[in-house]
Amino acid sequence: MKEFLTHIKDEFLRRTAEKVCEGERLSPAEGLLLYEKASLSLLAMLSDTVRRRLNGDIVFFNCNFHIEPTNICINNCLFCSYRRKAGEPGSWEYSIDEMLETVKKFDSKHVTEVHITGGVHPSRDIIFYCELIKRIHNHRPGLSIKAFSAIELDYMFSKSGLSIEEGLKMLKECGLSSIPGGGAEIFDENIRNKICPGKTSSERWLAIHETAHRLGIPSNATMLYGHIENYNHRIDHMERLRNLQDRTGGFNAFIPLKYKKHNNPLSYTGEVNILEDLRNYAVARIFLDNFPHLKAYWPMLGKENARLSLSFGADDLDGTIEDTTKIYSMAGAAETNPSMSIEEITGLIRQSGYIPAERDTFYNIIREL
Ligand code: V47
Repeated sequence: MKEFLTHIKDEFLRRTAEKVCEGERLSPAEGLLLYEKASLSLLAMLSDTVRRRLNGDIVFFNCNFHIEPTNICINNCLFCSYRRKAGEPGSWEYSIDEMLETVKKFDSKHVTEVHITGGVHPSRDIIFYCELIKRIHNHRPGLSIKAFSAIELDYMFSKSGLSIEEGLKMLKECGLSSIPGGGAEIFDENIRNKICPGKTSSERWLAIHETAHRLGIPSNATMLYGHIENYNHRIDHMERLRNLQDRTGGFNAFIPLKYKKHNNPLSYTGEVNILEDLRNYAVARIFLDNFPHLKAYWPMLGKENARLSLSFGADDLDGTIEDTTKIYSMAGAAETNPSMSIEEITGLIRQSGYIPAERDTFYNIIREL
């Protein structure tokens, strides 16, 4: 590795690469330099160094399924292919009984987590969602409930006149165990205002996660990239997350989400290619030195590209999913019916030279396979 670094002509880039090898934190300017000037081969080496330092040879996955309670949403995000108005063709709003039926379909299956997220329904409040969580928890207490993006939480708390802390405490008492990373999009206020005007602010997104961490509820963070943002915006996004993580340590995983262009008003931007995806995984792995895990969300990337991402810092493939999510297939994602058996997911990890480990929501290893 040292030998390889001596061939880097740009002195600033060489020094930056040396810092990564020595385990030193990068400044935003150094992160930007990696995006702009580092070759993919250098990024592969540096990000793999960081991922091995944090996670050795392990690649995690979990056994999970999704529930998307509704696609009716008060927001009108330009990147969204999924949102419908109430009563519009293609809209859905599952009752609590219907969602419990979905949970029951997994009664005889090995799953450890249900991931619940969807649109911000105008008339559903915290009482509805507490009831949903409570009934799932009572039905299967061992199932971890990862539910509601900060955007859904913001609306249900405001609608019920609750502070963030009060609302989160209520949900936790009903059985909520963690919070997914959705709704972060891009924190830069100017870009955010263009791609999702009127949506929960970046400041409030961060405040909800910070409060959750303080209450012992871990969470994830996403970044929607590859539309009208530039590298500065991505670094700014990750820096805000890194600062919060320094204060709380409550984030488990960072999940870059590549913008998919089908059936939404932002499609004129096109989509970035796989090389850009790999560059982005690598810089994220290197820059977010205090995030324990980097998740390659395979339904979005496709199985082959998810496999490639493992050589660019990713150590988590999310889960078996069981064909229960529509948010990406409606936007033209690689996988139209996302589902992977345990054999398939572990085979994919092994063929890439890593050791597969089934994890729970909190990244405790359930079994190495
Ligand atoms: O916030 C919506 C994204 C997110 C598109 O925490 C799109 O484990 C690309 O947050 N192209 C919601 N992305 C999903 C999410 C998530 C996914 C997987 C795992 C976890 C986790 C969280 O989906 C939204 C938005 O950024 N999204 N539309 C689109 N056209």
